Amino acid sequence: MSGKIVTLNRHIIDEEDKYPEATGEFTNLMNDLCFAAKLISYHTNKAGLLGVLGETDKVNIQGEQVKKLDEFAHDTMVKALDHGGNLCVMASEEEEGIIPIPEKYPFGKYVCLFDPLDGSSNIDANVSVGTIFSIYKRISPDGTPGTTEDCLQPGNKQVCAGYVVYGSSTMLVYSTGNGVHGFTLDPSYGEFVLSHPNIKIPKKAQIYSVNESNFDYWDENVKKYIRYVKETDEETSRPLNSRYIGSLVADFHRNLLYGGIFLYPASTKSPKGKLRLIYEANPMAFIIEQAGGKSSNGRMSILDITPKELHQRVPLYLGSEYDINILEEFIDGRRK
Ligand code: AFP
Repeated sequence: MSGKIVTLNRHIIDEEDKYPEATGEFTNLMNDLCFAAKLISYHTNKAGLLGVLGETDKVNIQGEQVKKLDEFAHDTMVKALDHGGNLCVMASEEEEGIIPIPEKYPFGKYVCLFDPLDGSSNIDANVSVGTIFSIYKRISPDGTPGTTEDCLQPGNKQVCAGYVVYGSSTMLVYSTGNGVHGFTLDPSYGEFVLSHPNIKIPKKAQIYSVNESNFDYWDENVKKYIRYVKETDEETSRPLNSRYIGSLVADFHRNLLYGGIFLYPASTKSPKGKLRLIYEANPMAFIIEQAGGKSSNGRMSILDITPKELHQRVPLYLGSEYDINILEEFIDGRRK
């Protein structure tokens, strides 16, 4: 056997070693996150057998039916992260307000925002789902409970972002601002092992991913872009291939590896877009930019938007640099 075997734990420690002022708190937080990911992975794989498929009778604050696995994933994230002394506050797609750290536990210096199980409407059909997370340093005073303001920092202040995709294998992809690294879970010994070091998205997309059933509800300039990607032009390798799963993590992961553009535009049905800024768009934007791609709301980088509320929605475009540039030209009217 040649080369090194690098576990996620070893990778995180090596990353933290680059910062002499680091206290180990971040490594502990990532270990807790990694444990939560393994538990959620185990349960999503066993879902049919454990009788946890199907819906509960609850509706979450987005007005969507809450799945049993959504609840399980949310509870797992909270229970794995709330007592380690690394966090001062959390926020989740599944909870309307911020999630405080119980007073009996110490308050740490980090903030964690997450979508515990994205794409969950696909679960019953055995389609890939994922967990998305975003980590910030607190801005409120140390040693006190974290605040809503801690959760509403712009994406460019993230110290780490990542996702776990529960697919044909379980993969955790993360970045602390030093490139993007992917780890595959070996289920036999329960370790995430580095399988995709330093991921770079191809400069040019070969795939576009969008829910085209919304076409009639989009702005004319977005429609023009979609018509453009479907035209035949050998020089620019068009038409692009259409691939849409309807599970952001899975669509994003495929496009990151193969080169692609993911679009969820605003529409007359969802004038502010559908996807959520702080726990869906921002972490994915951080990763795509670290991988050499671009993020956009059509006019600016997602990472430069200052969130105003926890469950804020945003038009979302993520992908290869060349293609996001062209999309922005269509949106602002430079291309007709
Ligand atoms: P669910 O978690 O309710 O399945 O929503 C998934 C999601 O937020 C994201 O993962 C998808 O990209 C997007 O919604 C799909 O939305 P459409 O069904 O409107 O295309």
